[in-house]
Amino acid sequence: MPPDKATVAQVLRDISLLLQMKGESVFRSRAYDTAADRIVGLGEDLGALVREGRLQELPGIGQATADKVSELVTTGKLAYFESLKAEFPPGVLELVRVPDLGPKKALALARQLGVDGVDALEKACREGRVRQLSGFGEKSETKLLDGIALYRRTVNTRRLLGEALPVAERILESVKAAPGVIRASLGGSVRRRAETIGDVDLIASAPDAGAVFDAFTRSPEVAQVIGRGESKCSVRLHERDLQVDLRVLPDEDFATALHHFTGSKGHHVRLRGLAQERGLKISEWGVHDANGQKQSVPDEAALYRLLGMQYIPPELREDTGEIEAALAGKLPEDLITLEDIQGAVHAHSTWSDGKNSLEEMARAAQALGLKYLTVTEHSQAAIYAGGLKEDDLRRQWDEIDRVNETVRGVRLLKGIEVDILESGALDYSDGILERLEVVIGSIHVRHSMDEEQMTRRLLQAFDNPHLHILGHPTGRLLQSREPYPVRMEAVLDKAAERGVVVEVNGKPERLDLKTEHVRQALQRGVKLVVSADAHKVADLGNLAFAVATARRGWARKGDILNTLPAEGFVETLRTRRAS
Ligand code: DGT
Ligand code: CA
Ligand code: CA
Ligand code: ZN
Repeated sequence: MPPDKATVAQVLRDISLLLQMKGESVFRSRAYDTAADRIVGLGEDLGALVREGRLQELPGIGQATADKVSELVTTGKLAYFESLKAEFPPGVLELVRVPDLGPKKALALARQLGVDGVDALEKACREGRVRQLSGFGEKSETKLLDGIALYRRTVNTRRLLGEALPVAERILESVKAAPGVIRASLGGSVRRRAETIGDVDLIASAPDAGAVFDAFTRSPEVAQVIGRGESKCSVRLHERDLQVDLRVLPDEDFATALHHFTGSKGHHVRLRGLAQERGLKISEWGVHDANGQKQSVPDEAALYRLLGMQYIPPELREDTGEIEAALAGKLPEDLITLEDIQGAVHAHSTWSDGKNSLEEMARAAQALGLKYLTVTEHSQAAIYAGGLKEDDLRRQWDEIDRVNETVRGVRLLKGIEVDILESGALDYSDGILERLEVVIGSIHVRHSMDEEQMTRRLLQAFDNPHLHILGHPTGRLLQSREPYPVRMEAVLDKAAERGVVVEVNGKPERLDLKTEHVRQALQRGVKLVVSADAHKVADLGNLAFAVATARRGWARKGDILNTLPAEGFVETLRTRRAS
């Protein structure tokens, strides 16, 4: 998709900032700001203006700027901007987003302290390193910290799915209870189960939107009403500063509105094109034929039927091939669901760095209707996480046996999350590993190896027949740590060849494998587990996020090993070892 107006305007504003850092004349930098304003305020389609070469007709946009905008819109990139950025330290454009931090000061901080972003700047302030620079003092540190707090609230407002979804579901329940509400659903990215959520979208049908908004805005959860119109009301919640957009329509418009506000935009653009070929027009207002006659669309399935295609579940609506597959009738109909999951994989207890005892974990799993839980504490190298020595593990087995006696209907499986050491060797002897029912191998330290070394480390680990499952395969932490570099194709190729199972870790900051990697794994026939990576009872809920990620990667029930009963699960892992 070509960049939208807001993105183009942002690039122009960034160019202005970089020119100011460079010490260029204010006239040059201001010209870019003016152009950005023009583009944001444009009534017309930017793409059309570019195609027709009419950009420079706009007041305030000269030939040079017009050329840059054209390049950006047509290619999605701007060489001038990239080379300008390369003249400055990384992260400097993030620093200037902090309120009250101008381009010159941001540059000084980046150059002299090496801070490469807001996190690093916060650390420098707290350690009193900013005051050591000329032009800054103790007061500047306090002011910067205030600015950073504000920045976090206003600029970087995306939340992890795991943070936003429970809140969204709670608010949805209260909307369902509002006067006159007939149907209500989550929409937007939270319904598609995206990794991070900008704002929560809710769609409801009721005869009187005003009455629903009255009830909605009076909720004690609401901190501030941002806006309220005929059919839309936006609020900010106390919890996590989340914005919620609620739309309320007559019930006959519910399905098409729900579909529209579920997105994604990319998916919609494609559908609209398809509709046009069939003489239909899809919009926020419903589906109309060539005569402007509104079509009856009782639910989303009916909408996809009108277009001659299979129903596409929300998690798949990202324009990554789902439309072609649905037209050909080749979309999987048995995508994995949470109900298919029989056992929770990857759980820690107080034996290592978990918060709950084995018995508490077992009872919690039982309460969720799970049939088994793999107990996989950390191994000895993970000292920081209370890793177990081989002797500790033997003592733990006695407790597992005891819990399995007392807690009925759920079985704790004996396992380990063993560290994959720098050499690719596992952190326990074969003698103890072969006595375990479930061996997850994970990388926890030395993330800084280069791509070749890291790839070799993982491939080496796969040669150990005792390894069953590769845990959180890229080590990423959303919004705080990049994945380590690794050639994922090579890793998945070898996992397929050696029958190594790969984890889809459901911890909200991990979601690792991520969606794209799930699809790559499945294309190779690699089997997966969805895991909770539970460190406390409540974390068993992470299974839902792992399932969502697997669905977004088109995983079916048969692809996921922990849809099997305990015996089948353990038996399948045992076969890997034997072959
Ligand atoms: P987010 O909130 O950034 O995590 O992502 P979304 O997908 O929830 O985006 P949001 O809240 O801006 O809008 C919700 C849905 O509404 C979006 O997925 C598609 C639809 N929508 C919103 N604005 C537009 C638009 O300008 N064009 C089209 N085609 N659809 C839109
Ligand atoms: Ca949204
Ligand atoms: Ca929204
Ligand atoms: Zn781990």
